[in-house]
Amino acid sequence: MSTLVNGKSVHNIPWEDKPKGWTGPVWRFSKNPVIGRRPFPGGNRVFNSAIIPYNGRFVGVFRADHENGYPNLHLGFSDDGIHWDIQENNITFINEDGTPAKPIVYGYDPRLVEIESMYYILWCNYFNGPTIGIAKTADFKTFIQLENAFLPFNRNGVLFPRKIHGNYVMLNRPSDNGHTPFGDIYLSQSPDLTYWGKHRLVMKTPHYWWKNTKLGAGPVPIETTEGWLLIYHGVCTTCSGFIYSMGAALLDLDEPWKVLVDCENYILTPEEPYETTGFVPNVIFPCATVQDAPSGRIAIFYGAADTYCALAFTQIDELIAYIKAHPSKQL
Ligand code: BMA
Repeated sequence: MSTLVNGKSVHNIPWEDKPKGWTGPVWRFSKNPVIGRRPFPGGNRVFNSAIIPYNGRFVGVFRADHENGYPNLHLGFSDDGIHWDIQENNITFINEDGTPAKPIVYGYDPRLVEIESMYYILWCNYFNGPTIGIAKTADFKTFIQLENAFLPFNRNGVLFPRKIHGNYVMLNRPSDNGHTPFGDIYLSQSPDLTYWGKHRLVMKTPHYWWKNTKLGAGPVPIETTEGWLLIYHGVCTTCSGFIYSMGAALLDLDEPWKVLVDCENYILTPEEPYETTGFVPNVIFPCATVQDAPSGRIAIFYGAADTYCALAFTQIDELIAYIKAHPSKQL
């Protein structure tokens, strides 16, 4: 039996049982999308966003694309993880010395993680092109921006929820300045969240057609007795563009750059109208999960078609059994 390690109880986790007749290990919320178009004035499209449980409620850092075309980061709160109150003004940061930080030019695809009672936001930050921005907050009122983690270009920075061998550990994906037509997942380590090194290659694009263009880490990896559960996006190229599906793998607990098993099947692929139709059709982009340790329930929060936020569900035992039953094979 697979168990969540260090998992907390989240009694109000969003949840729906698997619908009758659905055979996959991950199923959608029947009331998707949970965030529709224009959820607040000026926030034209809200998608690819991160949520975590916080003080008995949920807090989220949302990617909102504004009417000037640039995305920025907005804070939101919710009692149930489904109905969200998102702030109209984007998050502003201070520097570590307390002075106001330069406003960010753009910020997108945030991830949110708690490590040792501090909350960290990672996002794609403009630095003469995209790289990984990092900020910390203890209370979701004051946000301290740290140094960018890497040189451009990099995306999909995802911190593990605890230090490993004394270091912060971040998955990331070196890229280019455009709609990157390549991408493997790497891992970088840091003693202080400023200096990054000990880089390791984690996952290369495999031959499987649904993910042979690029891969990117999704939600914060989930620690289980079977390894770190990594949910990621896998991308293929068709004659009409990229298609983003959701995949899953298990990484070694001690040396998380080692893939124990990568599932050969996607666990969710664009099918519903809110995934196949929108600003960018056929995109499923998971950025966060919420898990309840006693029940093994996992809620997956994902962006749909670069337009909406949606929820899907799985059960830890079922998903890990599925991954193990469908391992990627070498050609
Ligand atoms: C990636 C990022 C994501 C987006 C995806 C599909 O390069 O920009 O934010 O969801 O493309 O458009």
